[in-house]
Amino acid sequence: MANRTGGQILVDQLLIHGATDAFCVPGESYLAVLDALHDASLKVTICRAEGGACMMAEAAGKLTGKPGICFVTRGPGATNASPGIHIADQDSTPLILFVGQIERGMREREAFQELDYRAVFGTMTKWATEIDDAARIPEIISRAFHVATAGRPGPVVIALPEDVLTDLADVADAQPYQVTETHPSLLQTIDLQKRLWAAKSPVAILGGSRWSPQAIERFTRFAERFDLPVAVSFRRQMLFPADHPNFAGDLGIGPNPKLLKRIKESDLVLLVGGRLSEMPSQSYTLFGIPEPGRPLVHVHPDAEELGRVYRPSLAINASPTAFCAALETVHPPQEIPWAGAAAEAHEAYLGWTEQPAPVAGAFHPGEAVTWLRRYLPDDAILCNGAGNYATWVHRFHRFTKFATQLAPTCGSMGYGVPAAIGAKRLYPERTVVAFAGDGCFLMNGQDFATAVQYDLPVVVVVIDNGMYGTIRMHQERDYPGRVSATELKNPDFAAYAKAFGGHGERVETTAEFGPAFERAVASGKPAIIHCLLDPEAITPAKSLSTIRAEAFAAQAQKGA
Ligand SMILES: Cc1ncc(C[n+]2csc(CCOP(=O)(O)OP(=O)(O)O)c2C)c(N)n1
Ligand SMILES: [Mg+2]
Repeated sequence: MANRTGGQILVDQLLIHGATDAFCVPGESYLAVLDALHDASLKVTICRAEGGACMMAEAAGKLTGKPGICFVTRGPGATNASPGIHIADQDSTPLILFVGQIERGMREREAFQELDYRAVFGTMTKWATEIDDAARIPEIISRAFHVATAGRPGPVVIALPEDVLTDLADVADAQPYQVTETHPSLLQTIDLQKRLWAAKSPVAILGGSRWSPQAIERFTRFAERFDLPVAVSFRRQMLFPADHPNFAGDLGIGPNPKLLKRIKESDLVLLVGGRLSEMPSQSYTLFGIPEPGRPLVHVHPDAEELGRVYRPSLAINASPTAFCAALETVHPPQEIPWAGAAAEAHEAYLGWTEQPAPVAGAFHPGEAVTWLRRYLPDDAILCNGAGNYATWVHRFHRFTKFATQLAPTCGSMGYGVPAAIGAKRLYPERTVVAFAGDGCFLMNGQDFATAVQYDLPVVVVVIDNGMYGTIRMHQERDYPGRVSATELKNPDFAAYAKAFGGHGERVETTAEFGPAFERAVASGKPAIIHCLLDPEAITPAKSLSTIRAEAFAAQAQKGA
């Protein structure tokens, strides 16, 4: 192979491993990569801030199961990108972040924007490294793809010293990476069948990554054969069709009490792919630790997650895709003792999600979501960041297909807008909607310019209650009446959209929402729908004043 620059070798490896997209903010620290990209077939998305760029790459990883690719400059570029790394880490998403680095000969002098990336990213990546030799680029990039996708997927950070990228090397390309599969053994599938045959009230919970449409289809058939109620973990609604008669709902924030009861009373919990971390486990109250309090069959692609928090009765180290393939061999007993349980669980789910209760104010976010439920195509992608506004989406929308949900299980604000842009760049033919609070939106709202730049007609629904509502809610619960550092004075978000070259709408009543959404889609432009929400409408169940009144009453009772 003829001499190539480090930058060229790197870009060639990305293409060999099947990368199609890269998200970046440029920097002088990796000019040789930018130069190699000039003639490469990789689709590059230039972003306005590294936080958004890295989240776009993470969103691509979530949708495709292949590592999202992001390039940022050293120092400030890298630290700006860190929320995306944290999301990929907690959400088990494959991601590779390339960071420019100072020349090798300047190390340890605290040169301009110098950072030790192994130290900075060491605790929130699966691997953080630096390339020392252009001839080793194929080896390191190949390893990065394997590490990011193996076991529990996650982020890899690779620092690129400037002079390694301009060095010439005569080195052979690597071959495309292989995804490492871990399958359940025959004995384990027999053991699982035995346990199911002995159970009286089993329930399944699906979570984590490494799923596929085929795996979901297979799990659905298994659930049908066994009449099994199927729940999904926090923000993992896309793992089981909500309109399926076995769907029991999600273990999110403020879940259906009937679902919690069913899980607590179950005599066999089949947890596939998830970790049952703080949110889905309801702050670690749903199961005992380490003894879960009921038999737990835990299936996870990373051996080290099994027994990490909960001691399983049966631990199966397998990816959800491999496990679901093996489920084809697991057969139900002739008579199912819990027959009818799935229908009952689904009925309870429908009762909990069919119709939102009235809230204060003229605009009802729950009604907006139920309108969208009917309007949006099945494969529309719904994105959000963190904030109470997201509760309405997750409770009232019906996710029915894989790769339709981009929601950070780690609760990072500012994710919805970049995730939507990343998704639309990958799938221009699909409808993509981002939900954002007034707080959430302005954390990465400037990347709306990226949607305009690439002609990506995403629809952003900004739900404006004039506050960091979630924190205000917690304040009213714990320190009633003492509002501190949670109020916001907002811009006109519809005018913001127009100033960027997009389409803007202002919505003050529920009735205005549907027509505004239709106009936004018809505009063919990236759009923002600015919805004004009464601050009282803080949750689907309780108003802000009710939460405060309850907290005052509890204080009075304590004092009495
Ligand atoms: C990056 C980041 N910063 C801070 C927080 C803490 N936090 C969680 S929700 C929230 C408020 C969100 O406000 P907004 O987007 O307006 O949504 P609302 O709760 O009002 O619906 C904050 C500050 C977070 N989760 N992520
Ligand atoms: Mg808000």
